[in-house]
Amino acid sequence: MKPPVGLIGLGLMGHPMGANLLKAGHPLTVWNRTASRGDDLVAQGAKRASTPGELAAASEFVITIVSDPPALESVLWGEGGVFSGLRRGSVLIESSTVSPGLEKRAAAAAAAQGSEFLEAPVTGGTWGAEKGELVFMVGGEASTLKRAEPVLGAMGKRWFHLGPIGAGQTVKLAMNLLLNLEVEAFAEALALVTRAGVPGQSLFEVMQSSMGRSGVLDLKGANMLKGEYKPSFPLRLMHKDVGLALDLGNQLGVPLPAAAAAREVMSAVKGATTEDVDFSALATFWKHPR
Ligand code: NA7
Repeated sequence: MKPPVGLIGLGLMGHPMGANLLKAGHPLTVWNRTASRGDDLVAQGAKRASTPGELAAASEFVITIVSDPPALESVLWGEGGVFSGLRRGSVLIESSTVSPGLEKRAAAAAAAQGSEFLEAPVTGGTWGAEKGELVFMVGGEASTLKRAEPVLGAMGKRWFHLGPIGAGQTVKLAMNLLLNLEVEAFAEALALVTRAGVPGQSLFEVMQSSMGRSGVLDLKGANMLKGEYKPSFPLRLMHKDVGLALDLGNQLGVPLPAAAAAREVMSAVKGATTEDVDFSALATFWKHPR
């Protein structure tokens, strides 16, 4: 029998991860702040816990994937949080994108309860989560990773062991900074050519046929040309991630001028819309100059 897994956070990423854990045959307990988002998983055999602590008490592996640092602090340390129920000998796998410092605090709290901790933020988007093809950026002990591999394998195809706790989030934040800058740079170039009267499609085609080709633009380019911004990677989350990268740069004394400028562009777009849009909507900054 496969070990019981508890999953906290059934958002765009967590929900398909839960479906894949069930498909792989893990007994699954779920908890989500908005409980109804787990209804279909419960219909497929998952149990629903009334608190994160109750979930942790029922699980050998606990996975958290929630939006941001305050959400993670709340599910770990809040009333009825994970640490009120985490079992000695269990493994806590933390997959949200948060700061390296918060992961270190969570790892220390897990160790104090006799539990192992693995930092494992993900890349691959909702597509990768649905296909079970996520890539995990892992920080922590090699022995903990070995133990967690069958669980990670139910949700993803690859993992990189990047070093001690903190290394995973550091690479994840650097990755998102790069993805954001690629999309932001394309948006700027698009504004330039379209103002000059050249169709944006022409820039896209030449760009993607050149050595400057960008994988993220294969996904985002066509939508940006059409002006369609249905959230796949929401702007609010990329805004948070680039903010976390800037905080880390500040702590380490590393200037990140391009990231700082790109975050201001996102702040302007985020402030101008009440809709949940994809981060590629940063291109609208140039269509509505302020
Ligand atoms: P989503 O789709 O925005 O989902 C966010 C999840 O986090 C969702 O389950 C939320 O519950 C939960 N959440 C948000 N705030 C809280 C608080 N305060 N307390 C408890 N739970 C909370 O994000 P994604 O699934 O795309 O991404 C998840 C992480 O992976 C994120 O760090 C990304 O950057 C990478 P809700 O359903 O709203 O009640």
